[in-house]
Amino acid sequence: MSACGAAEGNAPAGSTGASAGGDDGEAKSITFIQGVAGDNFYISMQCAAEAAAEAAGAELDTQGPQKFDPTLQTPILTSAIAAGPDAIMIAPTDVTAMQQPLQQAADAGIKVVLVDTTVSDPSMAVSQISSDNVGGGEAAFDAIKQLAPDGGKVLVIDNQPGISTTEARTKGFTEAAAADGSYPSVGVQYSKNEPAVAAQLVTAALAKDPDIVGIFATNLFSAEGAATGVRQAGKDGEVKIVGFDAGPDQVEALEAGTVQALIAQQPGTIGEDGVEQALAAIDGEPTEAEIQTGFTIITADNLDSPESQAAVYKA
Ligand code: T6T
Repeated sequence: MSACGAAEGNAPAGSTGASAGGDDGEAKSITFIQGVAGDNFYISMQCAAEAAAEAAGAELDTQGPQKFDPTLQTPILTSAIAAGPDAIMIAPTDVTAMQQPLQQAADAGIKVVLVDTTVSDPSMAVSQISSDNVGGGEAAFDAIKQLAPDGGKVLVIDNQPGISTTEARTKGFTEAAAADGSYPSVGVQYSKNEPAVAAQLVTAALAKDPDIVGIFATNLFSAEGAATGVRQAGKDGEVKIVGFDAGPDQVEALEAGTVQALIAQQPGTIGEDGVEQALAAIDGEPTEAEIQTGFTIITADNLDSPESQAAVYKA
């Protein structure tokens, strides 16, 4: 069943979908492959993409690996290529490992749209749509600066190397911190998208450097774990956490005061734009090579504003 409550299509087992194309076999078909299943960011993207496809009379089905891992995403992509949709909209899980499988999709005549993440050479794609991730990392540093104005050590909890989005966020944050000079970095550590690993890394880092003043967690699961780690170290509120993404759990952490700022992306807009670009490519119309979407910075002070509420991801 779709996470979004949208109309169900003829989706294969293990996938969810929206279909509005009728049964004449002529509806345009798009397969959306998430970076990982069960992630509120990709669920929000899926729901908006399903609605956009349905409005356009196209079919969209969604699939995703159980972990953010190219060895799990590749077989999903390979079987999608075999099924032969008109377009594949995908968040590739690694800049290198997903290169060749994506090329195979394009070589098979399937229009490829990259959403959120990208690969080293995205020339096989008709369009790519993502947040301003470097800018988001810089905004995260500004938020830490406001929360800890006297300066001090900062830590980055990243997902894993090879992911275009989180690497760009880390770059934006690290370069802004280095340029400022008052926030020495104790380094970048990798959670492998596991909250438990992120929690452990944060607890160990705080034991080693008890004077850390701020932590930037580059995505939803890293932020979830960082909040747990700070809580376990008994430093709730004392060590400031700025996390990328705004799922319901992150908002709860913000309300509880464990996390001080969230950088919410616009996964719905990315999904809608992805469908629009895919449909244009299928119709042989021009596409936009790159589309950049914005973000909203949510804090406890502005959480109740309509803008912040609209930016919270779907459960
Ligand atoms: O932050 C998003 C996404 O932009 C990133 O590429 C991977 O992690 C998330 O899905 C959040 O978990």
